[in-house]
Amino acid sequence: MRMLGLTSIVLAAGLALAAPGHAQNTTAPAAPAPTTATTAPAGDPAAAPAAPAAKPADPTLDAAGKPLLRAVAGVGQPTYEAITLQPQVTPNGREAHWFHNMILLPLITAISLFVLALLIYVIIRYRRAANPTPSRTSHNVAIEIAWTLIPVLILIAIAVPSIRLLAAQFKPAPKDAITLKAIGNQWFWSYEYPDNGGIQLTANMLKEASQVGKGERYRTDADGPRLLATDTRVVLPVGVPIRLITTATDVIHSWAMPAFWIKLDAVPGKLNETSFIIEKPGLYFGQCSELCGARHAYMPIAVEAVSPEVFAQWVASKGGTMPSAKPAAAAAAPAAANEAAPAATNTAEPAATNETAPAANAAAGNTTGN
Ligand SMILES: [Cu+2]
Repeated sequence: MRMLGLTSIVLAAGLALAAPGHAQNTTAPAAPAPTTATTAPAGDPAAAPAAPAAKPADPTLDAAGKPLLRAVAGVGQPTYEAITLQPQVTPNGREAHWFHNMILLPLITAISLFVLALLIYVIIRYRRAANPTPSRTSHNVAIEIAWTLIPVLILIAIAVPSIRLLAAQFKPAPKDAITLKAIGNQWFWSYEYPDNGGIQLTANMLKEASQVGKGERYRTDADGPRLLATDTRVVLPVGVPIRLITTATDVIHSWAMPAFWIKLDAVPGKLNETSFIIEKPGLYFGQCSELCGARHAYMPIAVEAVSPEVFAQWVASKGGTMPSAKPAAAAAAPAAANEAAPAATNTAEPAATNETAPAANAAAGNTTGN
């Protein structure tokens, strides 16, 4: 009895001492928001190694977690009742716009008017009343050569800039390009930045105020137009070559961004690639452009193009790295770099990804909560 009593007292004391510590361990990591990571490790040695130095704030968001860059009418989005292409902000887009405005449209208009004029002339001049005995001409060598040769010359004149543009659109990105991998899902886009420590994003369409529950985030005009605004924007640097890789998890989608002159199918089990350079900072909107199911119309794309410096800050805020910041790893295996790169990516990146993903999700949750 006496021994038992003593043991139970010791046990009780042990439990009493351990309980607050244990409680601290369980509540501490959950309570602080990821942005205030510095407060977490204060009295908790166990949490210290898990929480690295505080990540810099996301330069694209304000203190409340709302995007700083507002959508601007007429830039990177459709304009009501407009009939021409959106203003282009990539070299290929500018060339395509020029090709369309300066060559194709004038040519199509001239040919259509010429044919219409010929038809009207024939209808009036050779109607039965004006021309009772029709000509029996069956051959005219000069005219036959002309109507064969002139269309051929026109087609050649179109083919030269056309093939040049086609080739430019599939020119492989240079080595220093930033890679954006866009993955189509029914029905949202997810993104990876394999060159930047495997940052992962998920972008869903923002619903209208009338469609959301209390406290849920909804679209405002600052986010972008209806059906085009997303809860998470793709951030890309201006003036830097971007390598776009698309794929899909379920059915065929298409990553289309009119202001970039980009429309690239995202096919399950396949990687499609193209490259582009964004020339102007701004907010640009696109949509999935392959009929992919019931909610095909509700998987928009929003790209925020920022200066390379802001992009580097954004990458750091997501826990990623800039390719130039890790030359040691790349220099370690110079000979086998090309061979080893895919393997290294496969093994090393999920670890980094796992670490950043919950933080990003938590941040997104915060944004939604606010
Ligand atoms: Cu789709």
